[in-house]
Amino acid sequence: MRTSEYFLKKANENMPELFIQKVEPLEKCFVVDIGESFVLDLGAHFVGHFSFKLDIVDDFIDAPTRLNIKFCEDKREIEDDFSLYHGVLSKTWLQEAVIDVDFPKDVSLERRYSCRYIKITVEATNKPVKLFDFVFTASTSADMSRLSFPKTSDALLGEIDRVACLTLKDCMQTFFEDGPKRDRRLWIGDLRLEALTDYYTFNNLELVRRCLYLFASASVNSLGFVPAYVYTEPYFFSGRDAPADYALLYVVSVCDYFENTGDRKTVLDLLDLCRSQLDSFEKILDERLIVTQQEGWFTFIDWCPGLHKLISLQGIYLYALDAFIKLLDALGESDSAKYALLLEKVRNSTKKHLFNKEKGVFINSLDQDQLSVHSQVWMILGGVITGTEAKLALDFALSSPDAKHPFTPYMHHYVIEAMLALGLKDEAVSLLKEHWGGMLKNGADTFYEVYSENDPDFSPYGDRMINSLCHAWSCTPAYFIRKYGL
Ligand code: RAM
Repeated sequence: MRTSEYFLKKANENMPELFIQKVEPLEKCFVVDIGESFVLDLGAHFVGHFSFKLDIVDDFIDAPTRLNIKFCEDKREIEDDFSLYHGVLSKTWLQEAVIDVDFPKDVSLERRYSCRYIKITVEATNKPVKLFDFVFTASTSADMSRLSFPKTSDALLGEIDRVACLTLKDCMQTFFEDGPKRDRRLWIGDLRLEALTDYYTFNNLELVRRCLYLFASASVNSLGFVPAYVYTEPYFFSGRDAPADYALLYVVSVCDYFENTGDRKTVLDLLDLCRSQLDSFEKILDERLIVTQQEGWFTFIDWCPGLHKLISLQGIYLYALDAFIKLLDALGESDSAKYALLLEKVRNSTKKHLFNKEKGVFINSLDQDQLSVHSQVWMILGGVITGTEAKLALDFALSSPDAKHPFTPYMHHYVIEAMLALGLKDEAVSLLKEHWGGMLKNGADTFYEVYSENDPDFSPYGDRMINSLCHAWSCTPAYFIRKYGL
C-alpha cells in the first residue's frame, strides 16, 4: 500500500524547471508628482515579479513616496475601480499593491503577478520622483522552444491557437495552475484539460506526473472522493471540497496520461486510487443504477446559473468508466471484465430511465425536467446515445433558447469534444471560432475563465473584476486544432 508520503515524494521528484525571462516594457522612465499615474505595457501577458528603481529629481524626497501599483490582465482593468468591488471571493485577489518607498532605491515586489499592463499612481509624495528601469521577471515551466505551430489556412484558427498556447504557458508554473491571477491552485478539471493540451504542445510530462501524484497524496472525503483541488505553497494541503465530477475526471486524467505516454510505472502507482473513485461512485447509485444527490458541493459541471447537474454527472461516470476499462485492458489487468459488465448495465439503465423517447433528449425528473446542452453532451460522451439519435439530441438542445447553455470555456470544450465524437467537424470548428474568436474580438491576449457574448460582465462570483483572464481550462483549442487537424 503506497502512503501519502510516498506520493508526495514522487510529486516533488517531478518538480519542473522554471524558465525565466526578463521582460522590459517599451516605456523606460517617468518623472511623476502627486496624483499622477502612467501605464506600462509588457507587450504580451506574463506571470512573474516586478521591480523598478525610484530616484529623486532635483531635491531629496523628505518623506516616503506612496505608490499604488496595479497589475492588469487586459486594458479594461486599467480603468477599473477596485474599491467598488462587491463579489463573493476575497478582494485580495484583485492585483494591486500599495507601497511606501522611504528613499531612492531599487524596489522589488514580493508577490507574483499575472498581467500585461502595470499602472502606477503616485498617491503621495512631497517632491516629484523619477521611476525607471522597469523589469518584469516572467516565469513558466513551458519550454517555448518545444512549441511549433501547425499550418492552418484559416487565419482566425491560427490566432486562436497562438493565444491558447500562451494561455497554457502562463498557467504552467510549478504545477498546472487554474489561473495565475486566481485561484493559483491545482484543480482536477483544469488539470485534465491542461495536460491534454500539453501533450500536443509543450509536452512537459514531468509536470503532468507531478500533478497526478499531488492528488494521490491528498485525503479523500467521507464518500471516498479525492478533493477537487490541492494547495502546494508553502506546504502541501488537501482541499476541502470534492465534487464527484472532478473526482471522476481524475480517473480520466490518469487514462489520458497513459494513452499519451505509455508510462506503466506511474499509472500502476495511481491505479488503486482510480479504482476507488469509480467504486465510491458506484456506491451512490440507486437500485436502478442512477446517481443519487449527496450533500454539499457535490457536482460542478459548469458555472451556468441555475443548472441542474445529475444527468451530466451520470454521463461523466460512464465516460470515466469507459476510459478506465481501456486503460485496464492496455495494462492487462484482470478486473477489466468486471468494469465492462458494469458499464454495459449502467448505460442500458441510463438510457431506459433518463432518455425521453418522445422528445428525443435527456430531460426528466432527475434534473427537475430541465433541458440542458450539458446533459446531452455528457450522455453522448458517456456513450448512452450515438449516431443520428445523438446528433438530434444535441442539435435540439443547442437550438432551444429555453435550454441551459454552456457558460465556461471548460464546458464548451466538452461540447466540441462531443461534436467531434459524432463526426460533426464543421459544427465543432464554428463553435470554437464563435466562443474563442469572441474573446479575441474582445481583445484577449490570453483566454478567459468565463466568457458570455451576451453578457460580457458575467461573473460566477458576482463581480467581473475578480474573473481570471488567463485561465487554464480555456487552452484546449490548441489541442483540438492539432489533434483533429482543424
Ligand atoms: C473556479 C476556478 C477553477 C475551477 C473551479 C471549479 O474556482 O475557476 O478553475 O476548476 O472553479
